[in-house]
Amino acid sequence: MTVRSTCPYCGVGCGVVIRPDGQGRVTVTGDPDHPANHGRLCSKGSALAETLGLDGRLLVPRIAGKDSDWDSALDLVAQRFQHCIAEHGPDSVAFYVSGQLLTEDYYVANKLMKGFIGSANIDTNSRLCMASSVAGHRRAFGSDTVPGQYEDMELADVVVLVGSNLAWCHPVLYQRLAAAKERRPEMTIIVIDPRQTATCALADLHLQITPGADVALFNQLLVALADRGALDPAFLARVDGFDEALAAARRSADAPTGLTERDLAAFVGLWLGTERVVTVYSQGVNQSQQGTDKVNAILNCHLATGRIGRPGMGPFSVTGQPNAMGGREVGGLANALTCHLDIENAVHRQAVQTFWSAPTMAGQAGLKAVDMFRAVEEGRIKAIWIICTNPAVSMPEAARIRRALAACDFVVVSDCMADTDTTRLADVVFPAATWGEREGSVTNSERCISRQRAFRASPGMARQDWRILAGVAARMGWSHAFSWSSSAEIFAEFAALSGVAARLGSDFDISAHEGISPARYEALAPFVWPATAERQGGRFFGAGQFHTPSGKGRMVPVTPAPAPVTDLPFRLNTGRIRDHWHTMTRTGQSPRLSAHLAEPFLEIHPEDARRRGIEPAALVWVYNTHGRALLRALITDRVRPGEVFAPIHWTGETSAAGRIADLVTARVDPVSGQPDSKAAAVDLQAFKAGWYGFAISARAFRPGSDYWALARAEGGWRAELAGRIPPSDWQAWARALFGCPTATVSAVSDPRRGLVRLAFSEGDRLVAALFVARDPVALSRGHVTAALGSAPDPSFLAGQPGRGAPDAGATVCACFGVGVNTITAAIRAGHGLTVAELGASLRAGTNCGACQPELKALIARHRRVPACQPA
Ligand SMILES: Nc1nc2c(c(=O)[nH]1)N[C@H]1C(S)=C(S)[C@@H](COP(=O)(O)OP(=O)(O)OC[C@H]3O[C@@H](n4cnc5c(=O)[nH]c(N)nc54)[C@H](O)[C@@H]3O)O[C@H]1N2
Ligand SMILES: Nc1nc2c(c(=O)[nH]1)N[C@H]1C(S)=C(S)[C@@H](COP(=O)(O)OP(=O)(O)OC[C@H]3O[C@@H](n4cnc5c(=O)[nH]c(N)nc54)[C@H](O)[C@@H]3O)O[C@H]1N2
Ligand code: SF4
Ligand SMILES: [Mo]
Repeated sequence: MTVRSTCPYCGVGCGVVIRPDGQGRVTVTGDPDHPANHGRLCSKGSALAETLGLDGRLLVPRIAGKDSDWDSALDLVAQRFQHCIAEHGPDSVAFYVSGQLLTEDYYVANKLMKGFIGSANIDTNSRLCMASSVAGHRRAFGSDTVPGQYEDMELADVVVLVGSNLAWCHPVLYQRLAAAKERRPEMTIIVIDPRQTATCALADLHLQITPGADVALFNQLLVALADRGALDPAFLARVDGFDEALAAARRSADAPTGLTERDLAAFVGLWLGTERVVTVYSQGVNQSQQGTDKVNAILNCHLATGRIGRPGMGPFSVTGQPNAMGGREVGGLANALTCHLDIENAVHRQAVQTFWSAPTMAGQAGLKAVDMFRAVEEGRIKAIWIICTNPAVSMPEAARIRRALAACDFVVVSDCMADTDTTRLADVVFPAATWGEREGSVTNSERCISRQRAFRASPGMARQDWRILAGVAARMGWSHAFSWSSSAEIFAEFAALSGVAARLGSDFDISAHEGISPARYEALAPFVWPATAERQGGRFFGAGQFHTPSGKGRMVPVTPAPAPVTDLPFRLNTGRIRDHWHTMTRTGQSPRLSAHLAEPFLEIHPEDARRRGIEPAALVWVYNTHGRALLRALITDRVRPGEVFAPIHWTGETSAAGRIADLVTARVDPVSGQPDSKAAAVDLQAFKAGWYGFAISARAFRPGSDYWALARAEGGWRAELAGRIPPSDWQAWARALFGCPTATVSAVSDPRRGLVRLAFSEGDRLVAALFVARDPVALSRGHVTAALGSAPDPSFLAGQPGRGAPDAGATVCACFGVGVNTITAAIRAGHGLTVAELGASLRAGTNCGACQPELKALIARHRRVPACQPA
C-alpha cells in the first residue's frame, strides 16, 4: 500500500509518497507526480518518517492538568463557552487558529464562530505571517489573489527575492530556481535582504538594504520605470491610481535605502531591460510596521509595467505555512468572510448566513491577533480556544501573552503534543490527530489544492480537529449544521459555497467539486483553483481584469515610514533556520534535523562584538523592556553593524531563555494588523559564564542551569550548558541531572583549568556524559554523541576521535550526515571544487539539496586558488 499526501511543513506544498514497510515503520519520498515538487523534497520533508514517534504526544483530553475523557472535556468547553456568551455576549469568546489546520478543520472553526456563535473573534497565526500580503492584494486587485504559478520563477529572466530566505524556507522552490538558472545561466537573481543569507549563494546581486527601506527602494524603481519609458500604457489603461502612486514615489525619491548608486543602477537596469520579471517576497516584507505598503510598492511596479499574470512575470507572495492559503480561502482571518467574501458587505454576509442556515452572523470584523490577546489580558475575552498554534512562543511580546493566558478565565488548547509552552497554560487540552492521521486538503502558494491523507490510525484518543470542533458545536445546540461524517462532506459543502461566492464576484471558485463523492475526494489529484465547469487553474490578471468594483487594478500611493524611535542601540531581526519548523514540536523529534544548528544563537557583527566584549561562542543576553533571551554569540559579517539576528525556534521546553518573541514588539502594520517581527529595539550584554558544559544522555533530562539548550540526538538527548557559579560537586550534580545515581563513572579533571569530564555507564553501555570547561567547550559533539548506548572506548573522555578517525564536525548535509570538517578536507584536497564534485565524492547535497548553499560557501572559503586568479 502506498499513500499520497502533502508535506505538513512549508507553503511550497510538496507531494509525498508514504510506504509502510509492514513492520510499523514508513518511508517518505517525494511524489514525482506532484506539480509543486516533481519528486523533490528538502531536509525537513526527507526526515518526516523520523518524526512519527509517539514521544511527547498528547493521547487523552486533559482537564486542569488531569487526564479526562471526551464527553467530560467537550461538555465542559461547550458549557463554559455558552455561559460566557449568555453572560457577556458573543464577543467575550475567541478562537485563535492556524495556517497549519487543514481546510476542512479551518472551515468548521470559522463556521462555528462567525455563523453560530455570531462573533468574528476568530483570528489566526496567519496574522503574524501573511496578513500584509492579503491586505496588499485586496488593495491592488480587489481580492486576495496570488496571480502566478511556480513555473513563472523558472520562466523569468529576472527573479527578485525580497525579504525571503528561499534556500532555507522554501527549499524546493529554491531548488527549482537553481535548476532553472543552471539551464539558463543568463537568468539573473537578485536578493534584497539586510542580512546575507544562504539564499545569496544563488544571487547575482545582493542588495543589503537598510531594514525597512523596501518602500523607498520600490518607489525609486517606479520613478525610474516612469522616467525611462518602461511603462505599459495599454495595461495602465486597466489600472487606477497611477498618477497618485507615482507622485508619492517622487516625493520619497531620495529616501535612504542603504544601497550604493551602483547597486541601485544595476537593479533598475535589470528591470528596464527585462520584461520577464518575477518578484518573490516573504516575511522581510510582510512582518513590518508598513508591510502592506511594502507589498503595494512591489505590486505598483508590476502593475505599471503590465508584468503580471503572464508566463515568467508577476509578483509572488510565497506563503509560509502548508495551508496559509486555505485559511484565507475559508475566511479564517477576523476581517474576512469565507470564500474570499467581504465581512463588511451585508449582501455577502446574508448569502453565507442563508447557505449555512445560521441563526446569526458576525456583523463586522473581529479582533486581530494582537488586539485579541490584549482583550484577553484586559478580561474582555473570557474564554479562548487555541488550535494548532503555540502563541506562548510565537506571538510578539510573548511573555505578556503567557501572563494574559495564565490570568484568563478559561483557556482551551487543541494540540497533538502534551507539553508546549501554550498547553501548559490551558484549562482544557484536547488531543488532536496530526499529519499522517488526519484527512483533508491544503492549498499551497500557487493555489494548488492537494490532499493530506491518513496512513495510520490516530494514537490514543486523539481526534481530528474538525471532529473536536463539531463535538463542541453539537453540545452548544447546533448538531444539525455540524453533522458531517467525513472530511469529504465538509469539502463538498465548502466547494458548493464557493459557487455561491463566485456568483457574488469572488475569485475563489472550486464549484467543480460541489457535492464531490467520498470516493472522488479520496482520489482527488492536486489541482490549481479556480476549478469550475468553464475554467481550470491558470494565472490571473494578465488581461487586466480585476476584482475591484471598476474591474481595474489599483496602484496605491505609498511613502516610506520613519524608523521607530528608540534609545536602544541594536535592531533585532528574527527568522528561520534550515532544518527546524517553528516551535520544533515536530522537527525537534529528529536527531538529524537537530544536528544542523542545535542551540539558539545571535548573529552579531564583529565590530559590535568587539565593542561589547563578546567573544566567539560566548553567551550573550539580548534584552529590552519586554523580555530577555540568553543566546550563543555567532560573530559574523553576514549581519550589518547595529543589527543582530536570532532564530525563532527555541521555547521554554528546549531552552533556558531562548524564546526570542519575548523581545519582539507588538507594534503592528496599521492596515493589516501584522506585527513588526523583524525590528525590535534591543541591547546586548555579555553573560559572565563561570563554566560551560556539553551533556549527553540516553534518558530524557531537563537541565536547570543559567543557560541550557536541549536537542534530540541519536539514542538520546544532548544539551549545551553554562552557568555563573560551578557546583561544588560535579559528579553529584551530574548524577542528579541525568538520574543515574548508581551508574559507573569514569572521570578526568583538571581543577586549575576548570576542566571536568564524566562518563556514566550502566553495564557496558554509556548512558550519559558531561564535559565542563571554563571556556566554551571545544570537542567533537558528533563523535561524543555517537557513543551513547555503546561501550565507551578508553579514549572517549578525550572528546575527539582517535588518530585515523577524523572528526566529521558539525552536520552540514542532514540527509547523509556529512560534517563540515569532512567537506572542508575534501575541498582542500581538491575532491570537491564544485557542489557536484562534493556530491560525487561524499554524497553531500545529493538528496534534498538544502545544504547546497552552505556547500558553495565552504568551497568559496576553502578552495585553493591559483595565484593568478582572484579568490
Ligand atoms: N526551515 C523552515 N522553513 C520554513 C519555516 C520554518 O519554520 N522553518 N516556516 C515557514 C513559514 S510559516 C514562513 S512564514 C516562511 C518564512 O520564510 P522567509 O520569509 O523566507 O523567512 P524569514 O527567515 O522569516 O525571513 C526572511 C528574511 O527577511 C529578512 N528581512 C528582515 N527585515 C527585512 C527588511 O526590512 N527588508 C527585507 N527586504 N528583508 C528583511 C531577514 O533578514 C530574513 O532573511 O518560512 C516557511 N518555511
Ligand atoms: N519573532 C518572530 N515571531 C514569529 C515569526 C517571526 O518570523 N519572528 N513568524 C511568525 C509566523 S510567520 C508564524 S507562521 C508563526 C508560527 O508559530 P506557531 O504557529 O505558534 O508555531 P508552530 O510550532 O508551528 O505551532 C503549531 C502547533 O500546532 C501543533 N500541531 C501540529 N499539528 C497539529 C494538528 O494537526 N492539530 C492541532 N490542533 N495541533 C497541531 C504543534 O504541536 C504546535 O504546538 O510564528 C510567528 N512568530
Ligand atoms: S520544501 Fe520542504 S518543507 Fe516545504 S513542502 Fe517541500 S519538503 Fe516540505
Ligand atoms: Mo508563517
